[in-house]
Amino acid sequence: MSRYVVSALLLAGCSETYSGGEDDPKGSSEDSAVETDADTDSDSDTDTDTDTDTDTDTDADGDGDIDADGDGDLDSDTDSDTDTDTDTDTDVDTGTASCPPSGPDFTYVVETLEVAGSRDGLDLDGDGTSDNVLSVIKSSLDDSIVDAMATTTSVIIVQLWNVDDWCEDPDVYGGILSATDTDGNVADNYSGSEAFDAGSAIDSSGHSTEVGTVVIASSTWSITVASASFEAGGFTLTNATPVYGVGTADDASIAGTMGFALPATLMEEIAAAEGYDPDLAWSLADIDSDGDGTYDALSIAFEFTGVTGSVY
Ligand SMILES: [Ca+2]
Ligand SMILES: [Ca+2]
Ligand SMILES: [Ca+2]
Ligand SMILES: [Ca+2]
Repeated sequence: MSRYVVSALLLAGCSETYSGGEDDPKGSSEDSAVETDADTDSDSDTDTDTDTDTDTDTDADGDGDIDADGDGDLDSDTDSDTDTDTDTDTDVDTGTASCPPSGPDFTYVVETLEVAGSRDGLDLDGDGTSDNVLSVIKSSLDDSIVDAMATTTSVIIVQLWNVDDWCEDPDVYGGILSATDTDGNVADNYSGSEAFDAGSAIDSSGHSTEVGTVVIASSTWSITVASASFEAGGFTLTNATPVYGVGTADDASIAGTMGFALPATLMEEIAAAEGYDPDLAWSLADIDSDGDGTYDALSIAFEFTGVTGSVY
């Protein structure tokens, strides 16, 4: 229905349903056969349009625009912005919600970490399927992680900075690093305000020296870090592919999945230490990280949650 038709219908109904108002009280002295207003149109008010209210448009409400709602803009919804969507925000876009953060920089300490399920990995080699071959040792690795995290002073830190909007922000940076809990009490590490010693893993501005690119779209962040090194299950994990991550975050918490490939040479060491046949590392290898036609790395993905903390 066009705006003209809406206005016309309202005008038609107005003469019968109008119940009076300060603008143009029906039955007042002005409503006589002889007009007392100064304009030259056919109605009884003082403006120059042909309707019976005192504003300058042709609809029956008291605002200055030509639509039929009561707000002052020209669109057909009832919020106060100038776009035509039906949301209640005040932006001028097409309705994408705005999620302003409390600040631009966020540091989280990983509180829970476990190997993702076999189908819940990330696509590391770009073939369209998720990669997480090490999910075959999920149960034993998860046990090692739980034991380690309960006692170790080494924590995993995830940072996101230059965050302007938790819903949509194409220009964010991030990093994944290890830091140390130095207060002798691992029980308070997830209080939301614990500080950790990141040593040389951060620069003078407090950000990870290994900088990843981050995009936030539809309230989901995704990160690519060319190089990252962190400890899990008592091992220092290095990556044969970039580290990829995806998840959600807000001012207080973060959750997501991180995926990367571990060099088969590293996995030989881990397999031996864990009592497995080192050759297992090569038989499981599923990623050709250097493109020479031979698998040389093993994909893995972790699901994690974290809470705010800080690094120094
Ligand atoms: Ca893949
Ligand atoms: Ca930004
Ligand atoms: Ca502590
Ligand atoms: Ca290779």
